[in-house]
Amino acid sequence: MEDKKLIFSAIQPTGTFTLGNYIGAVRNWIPLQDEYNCIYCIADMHAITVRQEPAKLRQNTLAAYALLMACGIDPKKSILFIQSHVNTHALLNWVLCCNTQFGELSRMTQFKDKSQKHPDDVNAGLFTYPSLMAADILAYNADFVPVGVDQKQHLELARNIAQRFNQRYGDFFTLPEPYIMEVGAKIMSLQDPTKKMSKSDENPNSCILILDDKDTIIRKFKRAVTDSEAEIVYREGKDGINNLMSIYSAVTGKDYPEIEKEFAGKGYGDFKLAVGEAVADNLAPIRTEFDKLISDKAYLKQCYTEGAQQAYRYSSRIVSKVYHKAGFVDIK
Ligand code: ATP
Ligand code: LTN
Repeated sequence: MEDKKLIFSAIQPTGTFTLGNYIGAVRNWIPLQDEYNCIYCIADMHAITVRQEPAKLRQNTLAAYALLMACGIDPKKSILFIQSHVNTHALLNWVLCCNTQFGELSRMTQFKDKSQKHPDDVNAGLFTYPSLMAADILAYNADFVPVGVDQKQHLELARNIAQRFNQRYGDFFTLPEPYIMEVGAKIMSLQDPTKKMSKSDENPNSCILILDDKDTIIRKFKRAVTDSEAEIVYREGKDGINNLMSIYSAVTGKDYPEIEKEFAGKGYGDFKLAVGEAVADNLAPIRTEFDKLISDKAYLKQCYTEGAQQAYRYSSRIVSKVYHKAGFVDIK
């Protein structure tokens, strides 16, 4: 790889990506490919911290891979692979787990949210999720990790784990920095704008999926929850409108004062339609490209196989050194 800083990020194949995943994460990964060495992964091992139907998970994982390519991740520029294909992540995870405190994991808001959402399955994987995420990042000694704001806490924990390892065993890991875009950092649910838009939400009207067609997108925006006023301005207390404005701003590049001017004197109906159309136009080319890729399974397989080989080559060198530092007997 060229002598550039290294970016690592991942996304779970827990369903079709939402507009939140796209604006908050994936879209920002594309331009980074020209400036950095980029490694992107489909986190299928993280996905099983919540019950998944195996056949569906396989299908979602392949779709997620094709979708990242359709969004513009180029496997010739970046390493793009599936997490479970590269066993170094699980190997490193164990050592990191032994350097992660129970108290730290208990403070993670995602753990608290998800264990509340699935009270019948608060499994150990869900609890140690952040240490596997730290392993994903540290197995490559990544410099920057582009994620949405909801993942910032996990990233801070990854830095703490790295720091603790470095103190115990001697400086080794790079401390990864979050790379968070300001615009659209958190897209909220269309049905409850105080909650983040999430692909595992049971209410299909709460989120726009990247592969939704134009009519569906417009219908979902029409049903978006707003407030009882009629003014399109960005203001505290107007969560629904604020969310629509941030989405519109993210897809058109217009700032809030411009949007307020554009819709002065207009009603919520007009605004929702405009947001729906702008989003649909933005997503249409991705859908076309996705349809092409998902029907060419042989090409996809070639890409993810090569991606896994490259990722393994890179991370196995790092993980072997970690095993040595931890005091395990060298095998060769
Ligand atoms: P799940 O519902 O299964 O928890 P998710 O939709 O929250 O999934 P993840 O796979 O956890 O998505 O996240 C993938 C990336 O998308 C992360 O970088 C995350 O920060 C970002 N992201 C997720 N939801 C949003 C959102 N609503 N707004 C902005 N970014 C988001
Ligand atoms: N937990 C992340 C997905 C993820 C990730 C990572 C992100 C798994 N491993 C490593 C960045 C770096 C999420 O976005 N929900």
